Amino acid sequence: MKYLITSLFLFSLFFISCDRDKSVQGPLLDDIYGEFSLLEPFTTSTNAVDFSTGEQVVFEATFGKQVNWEIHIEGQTSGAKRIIEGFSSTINATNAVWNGRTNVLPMFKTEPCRAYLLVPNEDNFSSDTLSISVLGERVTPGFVVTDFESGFNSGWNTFLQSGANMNFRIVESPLAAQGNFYYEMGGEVPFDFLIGLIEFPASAQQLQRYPLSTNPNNVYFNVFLYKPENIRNEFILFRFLEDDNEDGTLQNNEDVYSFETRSLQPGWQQISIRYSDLVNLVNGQPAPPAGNGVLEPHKLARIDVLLLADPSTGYSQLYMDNLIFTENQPLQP
Ligand SMILES: [Ca+2]
Ligand SMILES: [Ca+2]
Ligand SMILES: [Ca+2]
Repeated sequence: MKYLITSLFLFSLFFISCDRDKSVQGPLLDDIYGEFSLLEPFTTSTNAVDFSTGEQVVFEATFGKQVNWEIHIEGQTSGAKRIIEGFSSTINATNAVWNGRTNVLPMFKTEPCRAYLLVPNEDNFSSDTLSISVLGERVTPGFVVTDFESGFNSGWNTFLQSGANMNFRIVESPLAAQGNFYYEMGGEVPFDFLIGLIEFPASAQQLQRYPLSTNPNNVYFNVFLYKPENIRNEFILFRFLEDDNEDGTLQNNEDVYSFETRSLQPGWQQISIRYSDLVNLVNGQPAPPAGNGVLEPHKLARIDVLLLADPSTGYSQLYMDNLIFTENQPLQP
């Protein structure tokens, strides 16, 4: 009898604690392990959206239980991709809003897109495909150095070695990471690391210096780079030249900060670097700056982009697009 009472006591304790767990820890087991069903179909709030005016797309669907879901959006012209993910039984404005952002470059263009809903854990359930026309591209906040959409600015300077197959030019293509144009750099120079360079002085935009924050911790430089599949030897050097004494001229005893990047992935990728992470480089090695040694984004007067490769490795090539400064965080394309 004593044994029975103890068992009953433990038994009820067990249920009390289960009850408590249920209410504290959220979903009912049925809500997760029950039969999968789509109670309300996958829909979009609009079939045409102008992101340039701040419009958004809201997706909706309702399931019979909570599931991991993915909404895939693809640009039909650009190949841009956006994936919105969640775990819930309802898809709505609280968890499925698309404001034109991209996960996989290029950025979305003015183009037709398709969107579908995927539930990977339910036999890869896939919804019907919805059509959405993008009527205007999302505007990203920041100061644009160039996106190459307005042709070659006569204020820019280029220097090309006398190598073979030298190509430094603006290219029009729907595959541009942003808009319809990007900049191609390519060539083969058997006698030097430098293949060619392009300079973007602030004066090309009728400015003495780029209008950036004084705090180098808050300023990010962003650029999209594309490496063709067959290229292995590229490296690219970005130089940031400060007019330390603000006399409107760049002297040899003023700061030049740099970063270089190698081993890019094939295809488009975004490179973002915080201004305070730039260093002075001499032959690729950090060295004391030539100027006042203070990182001063608001004194930045010119940006140089140099394509380099080991001269013994032959032809090299890279594309770039959308050189843009952002504040407080890297560019959100
Ligand atoms: Ca562009
Ligand atoms: Ca100066
Ligand atoms: Ca400085």
